[in-house]
Amino acid sequence: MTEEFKSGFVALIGRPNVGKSTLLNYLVGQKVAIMSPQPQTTRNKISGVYTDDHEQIVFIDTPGIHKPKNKLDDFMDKSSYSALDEVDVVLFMVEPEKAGKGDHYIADLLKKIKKPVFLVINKIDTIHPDKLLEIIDSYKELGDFTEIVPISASQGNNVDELIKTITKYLPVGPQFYDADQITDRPEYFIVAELIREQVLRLTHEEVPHATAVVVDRMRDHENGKLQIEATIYVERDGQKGIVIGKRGSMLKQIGIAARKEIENLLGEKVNLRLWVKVQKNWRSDPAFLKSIGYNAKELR
Ligand SMILES: Nc1nc2c(ncn2[C@@H]2O[C@H](COP(=O)(O)OP(=O)(O)OP(=O)(O)O)[C@@H](O)[C@H]2O)c(=O)[nH]1
Ligand SMILES: [Mg+2]
Repeated sequence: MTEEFKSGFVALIGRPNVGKSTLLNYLVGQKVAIMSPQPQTTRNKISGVYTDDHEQIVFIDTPGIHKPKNKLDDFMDKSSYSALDEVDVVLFMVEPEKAGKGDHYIADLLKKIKKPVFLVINKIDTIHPDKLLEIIDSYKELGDFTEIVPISASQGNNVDELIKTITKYLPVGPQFYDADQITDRPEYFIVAELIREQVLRLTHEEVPHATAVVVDRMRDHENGKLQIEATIYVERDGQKGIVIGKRGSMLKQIGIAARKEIENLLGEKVNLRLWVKVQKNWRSDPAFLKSIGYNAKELR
């Protein structure tokens, strides 16, 4: 008897910073979602496609669910909730510590979902193995999870086991994407995100959260290099000063680091030009949010 091909969709849900994007990137073997030690790094749903001989799993990375403070936060939470409707399995990712308030909130939300929900305890490389049982017990109070899988997304520990376990719950189905397609997001989206990732890495306090990046041009080649122009939006003049830095030093650093990442992604040489603009309180401005792709109405 030949084994039938399986396929399905899996959502990565959890508090900010638990390692959802790190797991997505590990699964597809390339950086399609940016990662950072700052909470609220991911702002949109991003799919990552895992394909092997037996199955195709489309993982959907989502923004960390948190208390909304502005319209951007609303959009981020709505994006995460909307992913729950689209999938066959939900991975509820948590830190390797006792359940916190944010976890309780998400667990209550997931109780309403009539689908397999796995508790995925990430970052187990940071704890002593003896601690694991205690942590698992603390989460058992939060609900009945279909499976409980401890992993390390950054080191890949037990990720194979996670995939095997997911497969048990997937229906027989077609291959939705070519085996070499790893995301549904267009290249210009990932390019903008790679620039934002460097802003997250190199600036602090309120600047990372107040930053948005838009790619304005990415098509023409000059001297064999792809020409990319992008705008970094911030909310206030002071933030603009920080992103530009003394005699442009910060913007230069952001540009050099982002260019390397972009060249890595695209596999070609790039000439990256960056602008910084102030868009007052853009995180509360529905028209601007829509114009840069944070549009709640477009969420499925
Ligand atoms: N030690 C350790 N660190 C990890 C692991 N997975 C992720 N991290 C770190 O945790 C931080 C957050 O990772 P992200 O993947 O950006 O987390 P996220 O859940 O996508 O965060 P948001 O997009 O803000 O919701 C980063 O500094 C990662 O390097 C892990 O398995 N072990
Ligand atoms: Mg993320």
